[in-house]
Amino acid sequence: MAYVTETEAESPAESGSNDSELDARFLALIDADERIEPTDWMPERYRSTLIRQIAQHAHSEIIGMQPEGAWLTRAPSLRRKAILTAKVQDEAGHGLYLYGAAETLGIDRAELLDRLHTGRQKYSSIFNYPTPTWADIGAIGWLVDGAAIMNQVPLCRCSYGPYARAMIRICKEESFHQRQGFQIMMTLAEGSPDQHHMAQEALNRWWWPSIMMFGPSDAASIHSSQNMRWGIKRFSNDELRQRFIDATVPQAELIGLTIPDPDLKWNDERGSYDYGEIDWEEFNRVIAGDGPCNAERMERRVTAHEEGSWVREAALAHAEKERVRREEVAA
Ligand code: FAQ
Repeated sequence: MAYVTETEAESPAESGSNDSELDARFLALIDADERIEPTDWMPERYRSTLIRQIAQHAHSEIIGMQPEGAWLTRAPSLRRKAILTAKVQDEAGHGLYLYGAAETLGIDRAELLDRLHTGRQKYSSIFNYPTPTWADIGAIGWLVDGAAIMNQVPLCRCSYGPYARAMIRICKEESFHQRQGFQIMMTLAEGSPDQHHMAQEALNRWWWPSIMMFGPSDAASIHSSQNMRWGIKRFSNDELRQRFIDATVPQAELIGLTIPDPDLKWNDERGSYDYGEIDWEEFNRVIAGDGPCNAERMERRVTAHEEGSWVREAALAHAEKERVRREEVAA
């Protein structure tokens, strides 16, 4: 696919326009709720913020395979093992769609992975927490996938076409993931006192990191206002966090678990739950690389990448052989 690079598209000689006209046309498409496609002109900051966000999202999907992958050999039944294997494979697929969507912005996947491996790009804070029990797998599906859906359903209407389209399939799969996680938690919560306790402990571990997943408070969010203007974000971090809390509290009540927040209280006037103070120091520490599992996650990722180099080399050699064969046939 040939990309129209920004320099080409911006060139007055080619477009017969100057930047402000191009910018006005771009904003008119956004205001009309049309999609921006890879060959459309776009401001460089729109392109770079999308590369940043989509790449961070893709990295999160593939690093997110690790905490659950750790339980593939220890799932409590064959059925649970088969379901978990399918879920972890789905996350790899999500990474694939998202790296593909990022590549339509004119950046190479190898470059994105290099940025991840050298710490120049982030992945979600949530995947730096450990999974010491089977109940943690339930908590990830219920809370982490639940939070991911809340954040990602609006991204299906994101202004950038390839990202929006990738999100449609991803959200359908996340919805299955969320239900399987809730079902694990429900089974444990209704089981023996020890199983119930295990589920409660996992909820205690994952609740606060899950609500941090939505990102910093609106007051501290540096990208929000521009990204909302550009139709990348449809709702702010705090709005989505509140929706997640309002949707999840009744689910915890239904299965007899307690959200670990003494300040959680229904507010009749707002029609929402009030909740306690988020530990932003912890959030900042985790995204700066100092969470409980950051080093372990990165080491595993870099090792997996290095160990997979023969697959990439074999795929390239095969593609080259095919190219030569096609040329011979055409000649
Ligand atoms: N972790 O100004 P904002 C999943 C960074 S996928 C780490 O508010 P923005 C599926 C942010 O990058 C989970 N960093 O930024 C699954 C920025 O830093 P930068 C991933 C974070 O972009 C389930 C700075 O803080 N989902 O779970 C985090 O407007 C189970 C300032 O923040 C997505 O990526 C964080 N939590 O809003 C897989 C969804 N939050 O880049 C396996 C798409 C913020 O300037 C198992 N992304 N930061 O250095 C988004 O919607 C947005 O990027 C936000 C952040 C909402 C995450």
